[in-house]
Amino acid sequence: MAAREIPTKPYLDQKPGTAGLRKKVEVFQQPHYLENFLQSIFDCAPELKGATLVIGGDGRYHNRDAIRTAIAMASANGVARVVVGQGGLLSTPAASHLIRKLGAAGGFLLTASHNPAGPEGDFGIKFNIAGGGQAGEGLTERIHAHSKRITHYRIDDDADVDLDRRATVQTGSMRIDVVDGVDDYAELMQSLFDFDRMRDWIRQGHGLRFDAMHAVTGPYARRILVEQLGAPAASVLNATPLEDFGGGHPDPNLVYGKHLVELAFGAGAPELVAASDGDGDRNMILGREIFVSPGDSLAMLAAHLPQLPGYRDGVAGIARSMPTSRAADHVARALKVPAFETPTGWKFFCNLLDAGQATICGEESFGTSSNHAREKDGLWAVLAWLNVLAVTGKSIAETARAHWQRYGRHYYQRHDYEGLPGPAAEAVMQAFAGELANLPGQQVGDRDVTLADEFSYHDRIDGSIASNQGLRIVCGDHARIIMRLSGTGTQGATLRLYLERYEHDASALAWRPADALAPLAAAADRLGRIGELTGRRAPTLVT
Ligand code: VG1
Ligand code: CO
Repeated sequence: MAAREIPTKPYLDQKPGTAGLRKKVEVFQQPHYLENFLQSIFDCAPELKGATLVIGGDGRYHNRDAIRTAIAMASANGVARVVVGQGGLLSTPAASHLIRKLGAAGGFLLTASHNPAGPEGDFGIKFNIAGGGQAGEGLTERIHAHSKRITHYRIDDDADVDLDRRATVQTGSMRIDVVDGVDDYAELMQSLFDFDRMRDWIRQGHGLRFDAMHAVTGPYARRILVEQLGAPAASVLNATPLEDFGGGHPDPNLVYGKHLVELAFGAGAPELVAASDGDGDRNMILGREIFVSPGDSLAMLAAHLPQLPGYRDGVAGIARSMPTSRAADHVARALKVPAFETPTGWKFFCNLLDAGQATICGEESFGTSSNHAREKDGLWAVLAWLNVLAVTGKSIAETARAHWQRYGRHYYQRHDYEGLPGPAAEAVMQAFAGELANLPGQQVGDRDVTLADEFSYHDRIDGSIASNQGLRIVCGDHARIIMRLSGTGTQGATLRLYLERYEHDASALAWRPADALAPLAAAADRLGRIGELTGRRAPTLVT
């Protein structure tokens, strides 16, 4: 048809990070920038030819333009069918599910997650493969290498569609389905959870509040929580997706979700207060006067999972990223199932999920999900908690206290030093790394260091090895200090410091995390010379 070959010159900065390629919008708006990257994907993933491709994004600025380009390029590259969410919207977990359900060869997920949106904000793209998970390290590296020598891309300007109207249209040899992005996802949730009991729990007057932060989860939450579970409409806050996310920062944590913390700790607080991020894969869980840390949430959900309909067969294994607190490992031990430790980034869970070795996975960065998808899933975690509350009749605080009494408590914090000059961040990593060899046998924060190394991961399923995955100091079961550089930022470098301390004595279960972790924070600062090398007296973000 009208497919054209356009000559282009490579950009040399198209290296994806922890979760896809993320850059400032203005970078993506450079001539041929997006086209180059997409063509690199088409060239490195020939299985897309003649197959189905899912496309959708978190609704941020530039989403629609990018989707139209992607559709026009899909047609020119021989894709047989494109399935795109109405309005260009698909949450990350919904897109993952759609790829799986349709047997698609892959998907383009247009998102920079929780990073601010708008003309001055960020944009991003992830390529997910058949099965619904993010492209692995090998393919990602091939795409990046290809982008550095690309000379042409293919585009078919006739392949266009009205994104706002659900319909099937044929353009040339490609079929385009514009579908409701919520339908399939909502159906999946109904197959996993006990909607009747959840409805009863809400009808009994238990309150809940979910903040969609003007990002992609609004329509999902409205459909499931309000229309299907009968929660009052006011239960879903900021439910309309906006191109600039309302000027906000849809990163559900103690800082950007401070208003939710105040709600949960205030008078007349709802039973469950929750939020998700820009693309719907993160979650924050609060109960009356309690914040559930992501590591605890993973552990507590894992412990209750067999009580939920979709998981009656039990838990095959529990996986967490290395910096995530080891609370879930204790549950795995009690359930007599394996506990897996992977590098940061959801893609590392996918082989375990595909192999049926893990049922639930989690990251400290407010990510939790199960084998129902190959991405983390914010709303899934909220519904899982809702189902647990409805089944047990306990409050979140009671659930947490009972959990800590049985398993002990992992105090946990992440300290982020954002927007550092690259060399300063590298210097801290080097200083910290330089100390590691001497540490075993010495004490850190009153505890004996049992291991100090750089984490690398051997994937037993595909045999791959991922090295350089963070520096860690381990004091047996008692404590850990971990340091790594972020792979999702778009400005300068972000140093992440993760602190974990485990206590199981009944008298040590109700401390303030900041107090419990202060000695470890001081030790980390001393070992990495953070203050001295960055000039920062404190982290920019503590979650
Ligand atoms: C961060 C988190 C990581 C998460 C990733 C993508 O990566 O630490 O746990 O998987 O973001 O999440 P990094 O490299 O910046 O630490 V999302 O919701 O931003 O797609
Ligand atoms: Co996200």
